[in-house]
Amino acid sequence: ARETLGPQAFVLRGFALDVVDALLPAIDQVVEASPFRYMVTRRGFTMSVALTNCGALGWTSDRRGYRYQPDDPETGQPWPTMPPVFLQLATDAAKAAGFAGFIPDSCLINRYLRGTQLSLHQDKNERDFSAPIVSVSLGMTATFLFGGQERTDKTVKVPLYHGDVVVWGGADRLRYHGVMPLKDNPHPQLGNRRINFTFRRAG
Ligand code: MD5
Ligand code: FE
Repeated sequence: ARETLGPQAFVLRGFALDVVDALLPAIDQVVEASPFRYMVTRRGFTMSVALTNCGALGWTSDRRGYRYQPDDPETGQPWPTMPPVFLQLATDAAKAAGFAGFIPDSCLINRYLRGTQLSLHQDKNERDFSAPIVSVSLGMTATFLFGGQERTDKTVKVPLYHGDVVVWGGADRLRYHGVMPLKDNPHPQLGNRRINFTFRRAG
């Protein structure tokens, strides 16, 4: 079941469900080496999303701004390598949405708890906007806000459930988006959290 959000944006409902049992231990392994942490924005606000990364490049933020870097600033070590099950899921999902040949070099793992939100923004720290972004949702349901090319364009609300995968590329790559404050509605397998991971070609 492929739902259309835009000319080149698709929701693949339940696409990750049959690999969840392999994804969870892989996430634990990443988090053991590079734990979830709360980063500070350039303006000095602490984000309500906790995050970590795996792959060659990881997204970071501090008072100097947003960027991708090869090392975890907390550990001083390279980010953990991308687990094969992650990479396979990302390339399969991209292909199903019409982006064959997508090879991500970065996976940002976001953790949402009750009340966590992500305000409207564009993803534009990547070097090349021709590659899509693949986003996997696990755990508690989130309400995703999908806007347009301008911050003031109207947004539509899209529920994202456990196992859903969304792929954005091409004309839809730079659309504004965000996540509404998460409601506390525990998930049978993941409990009071939502884990989202996004695969990108950053470098
Ligand atoms: C999330 N994360 O649910 C979302 C999913 C982020 C972020 O937004 O930056 O970590 S990724 C959503 C996304 C990516 C690229 C383009 C668009 C949405 N879009 O055009 O709507 O934690
Ligand atoms: Fe984003």
